Amino acid sequence: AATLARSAEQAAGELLAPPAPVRLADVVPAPQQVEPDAAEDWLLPPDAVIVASADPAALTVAAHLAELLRPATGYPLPVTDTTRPASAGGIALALTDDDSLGAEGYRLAVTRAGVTITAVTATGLFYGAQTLRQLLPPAIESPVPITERWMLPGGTITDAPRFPYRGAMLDVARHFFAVEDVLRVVDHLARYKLNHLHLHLTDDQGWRIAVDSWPKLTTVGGATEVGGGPGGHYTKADYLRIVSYAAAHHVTVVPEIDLPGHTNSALVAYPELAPDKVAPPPYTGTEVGFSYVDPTDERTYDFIADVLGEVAALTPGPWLHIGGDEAFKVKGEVYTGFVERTQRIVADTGKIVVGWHQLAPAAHVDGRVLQWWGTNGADPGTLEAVRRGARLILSPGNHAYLDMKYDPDTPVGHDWAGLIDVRRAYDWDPGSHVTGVPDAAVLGVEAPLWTESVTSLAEIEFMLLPRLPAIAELGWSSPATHDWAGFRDRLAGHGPRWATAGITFHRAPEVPWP
Ligand code: TNX
Repeated sequence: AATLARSAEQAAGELLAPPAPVRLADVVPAPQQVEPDAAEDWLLPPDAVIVASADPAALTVAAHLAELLRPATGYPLPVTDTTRPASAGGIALALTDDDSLGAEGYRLAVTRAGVTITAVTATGLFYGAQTLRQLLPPAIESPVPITERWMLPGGTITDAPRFPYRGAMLDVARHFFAVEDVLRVVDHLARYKLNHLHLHLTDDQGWRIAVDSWPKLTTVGGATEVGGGPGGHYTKADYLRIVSYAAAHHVTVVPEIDLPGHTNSALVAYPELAPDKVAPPPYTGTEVGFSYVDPTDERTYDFIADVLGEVAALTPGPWLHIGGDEAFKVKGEVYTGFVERTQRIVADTGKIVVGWHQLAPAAHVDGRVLQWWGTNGADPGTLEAVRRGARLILSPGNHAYLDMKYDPDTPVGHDWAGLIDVRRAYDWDPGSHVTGVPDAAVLGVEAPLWTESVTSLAEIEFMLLPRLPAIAELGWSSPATHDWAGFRDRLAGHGPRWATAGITFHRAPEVPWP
């Protein structure tokens, strides 16, 4: 009789239960295919188990998911592999050889029996886990246990990215940021399925990465920043910590050594690299285009080979970014000759050249990628470089630059490329943005944050959120899902998540925050 009474109570409870608070389609970036089924809503039970394929990378994702869900739920969420029988219902992370999902895709199915995430790679499972996190109520972001019905909306999501390169850039040269701050930025990338972190490691105001063969780059060149603060630099151990934390979040670090311009900090440390062999004064202002390493001195190329060699050796990802922007004093053939030689040095390290689109006139090298930061959507030189085989990362200054102000009252940031509110960050198409460049030549998108006026993690987050999710959606979601009104409404649900997690963001007036 007791059993009967309990099941009647249970049935009544199910009839009265409110629907899951988040809808299956309320995901950023928008998934490829969403098939809701309210009859399959599932309540995460306190004794849920996370089961993963018996594969180290899949188990690592399972452990990551458990760490995301434990603080707010207070549930133990033990992780086990499929070789051990799981008694309780729960969350399954299953590797499959169903190629139709692609290298980064996943399928997430919520039924009354639990959740199953299926993918070809651990990266796909990781993205499925990020989606799962967004389908739980916003209180899931709480760092301390909360009493909540941890209800998931029933149905199936099948998802895969549009572009393979989806990134953000952090300028750690104008202002230096501690390793912990960079790790928080990696967290924000991972949430929105961004898979590249470009670190702008060197500029006029500071050199931020240790190079054993040229030690004064950091001891002298790293001791300054915009506004006269103390600067700082990453030891090799610091950099490796960033790289491995990023890898654990399925993010590839792209290191940038900006050449031949933006090099005042290197010239202060090593005057032999300067065109007149005289050390310039340290620079803590915000002008650009005045400094350059001597392109006519062999010693400069020794320096470049040493620096790029050491940075490449520390970097597991395939890319090495050599800047190339705003070298106003190195012109014409001298500039292209310098770039071509530097590109060969990169190739010798085994890495692939990435550079700002000013590299375009230099000869093509295998795999070369140009990062477009123009504001007018057209450039014959870039188009010609694409014809010769270059691919593009799209970072149009007037849509993707996270250092532009949202509106005239934004307390930090610039406006040289215009004001960028959330709609402007969202309303463009990377596949057709640069006149004449076909979708197939676009590797992806990246949102750069320059930090002349950004001095703290809170200010970084304020400039990132909510624009970073807009750029993430352009990189991930199919153009068929592109819709400002829909994006705005989905994005609105993330405000309470950030607030609960203690993340700073801009309460953009065009987003209907709850
Ligand atoms: C231009 S964009 C730069 C940076 C500045 C930025 C400020 C680019 C490749 N170079 O040196 O920090 O503008 O918005």
